[in-house]
Amino acid sequence: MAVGVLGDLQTSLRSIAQKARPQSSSPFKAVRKAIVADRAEYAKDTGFPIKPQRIVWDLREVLGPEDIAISDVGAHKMWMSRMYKAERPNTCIISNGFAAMGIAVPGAIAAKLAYPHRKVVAVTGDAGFMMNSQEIETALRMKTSFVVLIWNDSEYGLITWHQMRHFGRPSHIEFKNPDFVKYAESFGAKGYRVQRAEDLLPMLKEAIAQDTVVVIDCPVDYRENMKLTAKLKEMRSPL
Ligand SMILES: Cc1ncc(C[n+]2csc(CCOP(=O)(O)OP(=O)(O)O)c2C)c(N)n1
Repeated sequence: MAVGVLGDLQTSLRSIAQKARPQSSSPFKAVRKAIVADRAEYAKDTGFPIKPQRIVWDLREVLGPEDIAISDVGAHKMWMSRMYKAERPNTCIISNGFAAMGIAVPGAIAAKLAYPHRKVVAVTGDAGFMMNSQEIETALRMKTSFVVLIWNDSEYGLITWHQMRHFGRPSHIEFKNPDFVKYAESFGAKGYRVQRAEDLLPMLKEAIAQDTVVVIDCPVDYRENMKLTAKLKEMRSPL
């Protein structure tokens, strides 16, 4: 049954919350269970390039409950929104709706200006990063320190994912990146490159402790994308 509610948003939501009772059975329970299992299964995966699940896990490990992750737009956003366990409201900011790529670096500057005492990580694809990476200059000039975690696949990962789902093959999605470490250093920021799965956690820990902008070039294994599509199809069919 669908019911319309007309009223002040805050008052209406409060009243609904007071009346609402948890459902004993929900189709989302199975989805949640699968997400939790998936996250745990890959937490210590040593495959390289790194699986998206492990990147999200390691990021969650280093950030405190009040710290802020800003996601750009792309396949990485799908993994962040699916698996990043936000502990407090507004600690995982995701560009949805218009879904404009390039939000992560300027978003991190804004988050750091608003909350100077919290750690901030800009989570971004390589293409989205290259759309607004010049703002590293702004970040350093404004003395905002944060980490930029680039999920590097030298592709428009999400577009590849869509093309594979619809047409079974990708087209015109590859590109070449600059050397992100040298690129970061050319601004006066720091640059790290992940070369083994085990590197990421200590590298993230070191990076968020720095009082500057640190760019981490992290190769990602997006073969997991289509595996997730297949898994979701399997889960949907019995409903
Ligand atoms: C400004 C803008 N241009 C194009 C798009 C369409 N678009 C959505 S995701 C994507 C590819 C993102 O690639 P990348 O930043 O490398 O992230 P990945 O998907 O590889 O994680 C594109 C082109 C968009 N959302 N915003």
